[in-house]
Amino acid sequence: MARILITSALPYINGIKHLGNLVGSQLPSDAYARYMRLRGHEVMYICATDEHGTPAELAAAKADKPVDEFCKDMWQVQKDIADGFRLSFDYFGRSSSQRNRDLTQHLATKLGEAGLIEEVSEKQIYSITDGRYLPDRYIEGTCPNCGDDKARGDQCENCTKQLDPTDLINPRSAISGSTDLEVRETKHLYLRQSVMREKLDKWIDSQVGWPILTTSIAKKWLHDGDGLRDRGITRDLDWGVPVQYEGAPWSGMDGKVFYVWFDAPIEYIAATAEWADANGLDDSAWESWWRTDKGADDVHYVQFMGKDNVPFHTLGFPATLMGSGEPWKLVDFIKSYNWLTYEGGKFSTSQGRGIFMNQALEIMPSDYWRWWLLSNAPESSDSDFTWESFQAGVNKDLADVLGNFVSRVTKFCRGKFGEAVPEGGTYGEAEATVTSEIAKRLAAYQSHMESIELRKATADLRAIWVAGNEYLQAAAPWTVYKQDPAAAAATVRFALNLIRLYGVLSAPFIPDAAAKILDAMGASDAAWPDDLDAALSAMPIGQAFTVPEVLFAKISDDTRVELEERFAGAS
Ligand code: B3M
Ligand code: ZN
Repeated sequence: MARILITSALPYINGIKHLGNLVGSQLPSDAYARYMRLRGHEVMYICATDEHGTPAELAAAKADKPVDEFCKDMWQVQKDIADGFRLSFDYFGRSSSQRNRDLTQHLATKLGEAGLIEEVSEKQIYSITDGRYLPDRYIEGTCPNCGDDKARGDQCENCTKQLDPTDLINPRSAISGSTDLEVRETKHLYLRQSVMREKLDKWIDSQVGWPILTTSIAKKWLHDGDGLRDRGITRDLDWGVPVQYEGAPWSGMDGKVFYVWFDAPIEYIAATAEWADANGLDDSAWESWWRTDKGADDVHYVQFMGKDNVPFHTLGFPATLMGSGEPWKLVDFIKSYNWLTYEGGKFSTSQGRGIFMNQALEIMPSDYWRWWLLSNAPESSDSDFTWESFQAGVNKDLADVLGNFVSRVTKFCRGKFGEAVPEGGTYGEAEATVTSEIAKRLAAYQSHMESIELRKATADLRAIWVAGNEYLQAAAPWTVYKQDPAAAAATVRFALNLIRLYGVLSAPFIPDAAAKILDAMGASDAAWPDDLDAALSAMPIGQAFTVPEVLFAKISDDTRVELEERFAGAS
């Protein structure tokens, strides 16, 4: 039994996430966590909301709420949606927690003591009307390069030129539109990542079997152009972890907070501490996952994220942990995802294009989404959501293959033999053949789960369902029954055991349907089939079962068309 620590990238608090966000971190990490638990490992699965930064402040202002209240409410919204998708976090924390504040300040202190933090004086734009400094991307103006009048202080989207806010002609605040701006001199803390470059480089080189997507992004940032630059880790904002605290190794930093990307990954640790607090455990409980001097040396730590988050996890966060000089557990495997597109284009929050997590749950049960998203996960390249593909995935894989198998077998048995595993007949060639086919597919399924190639694992699982269907089709108990009821009984007995097996194997991907199946089969445990033959005789003669209600309802063409139109967005 291993100890496996799993974290999902933290959804940002400013709004409800779309399906692309879900499939890039929370959903695959959940399937992996569920699988590892089923295999008997000790799992700690952590997520949280990422609550600090300007976008949170702006979203709160738009919602006309104080930012702390906005975050509290939005945390609950996100938590309810996560529950709706059956995300099985051991804890869903908040990066604005006291734990994270303490830990962030503690690590900053350690970095300061190690000489890894530098005070840098900067010129920054202050908006007198808004009463605040403006981050680069909240300054708009005319592009000096192409003349577009909606260029942002960091970049012109029209001609893609990288800009400094002071390059803009007629700059204005993107928040209020005010042009009453001035340049002020202000002091910030920089994390001296550049001096850690070699160490990080070696650390990344020493990782075996990381996805190319992960290492290529990390390497690019380490070696390209200005490479690993020192990064400002403080901002002039009210909402965040204060930089000036008791015992801070610097002064004159009042009114500043840490940059959201500095404290967000620290929340992985802090959320585990929140978990311990919530369960009345002492510090040793969470430290055994995170401190190699306190038991975490035997932990296997896996992170899940979209590819845009890779630099912060391969460089920024490890720099923080290594630089602290303390024995923190570093990640062992980073699983990163490409993009999910929507009907050939981007998901767009502002244009209402694509499907958001709350809407998805209003339309269809979570298993449908889980199945489609994971069986089409953007694992080796981007993938595209279309309603047609979604309809096909649900109707074919779930309804025709799995659902139909369960319903045919249980209804036939009820009709001919009653609601208990029937006796009579013996197993022969056909049962042996399908068992060995399933054994082969099961080995592939397990190995793809181990290597976190979930899309391939879903194909293996589907093949296991298909094998049962083919067996049933060939054995045709409904025909055989007329001449040889005992032989038909043996087929049904075997098929009922297959159903139970499917309940176990499907649980990481479609937990609700899996639970219904196991419940209908009267399964008292859902132990993993380490011994396949034993698992296929787990339901003995006479064991009662019930016919489950319809597991998956098909999506009609009319419904599909209606949904296509509804989510096309206002364009
Ligand atoms: N909040 C993801 C995002 O909103 C970001 C992840 C943080 S993980 C520590 O892009
Ligand atoms: Zn331009």
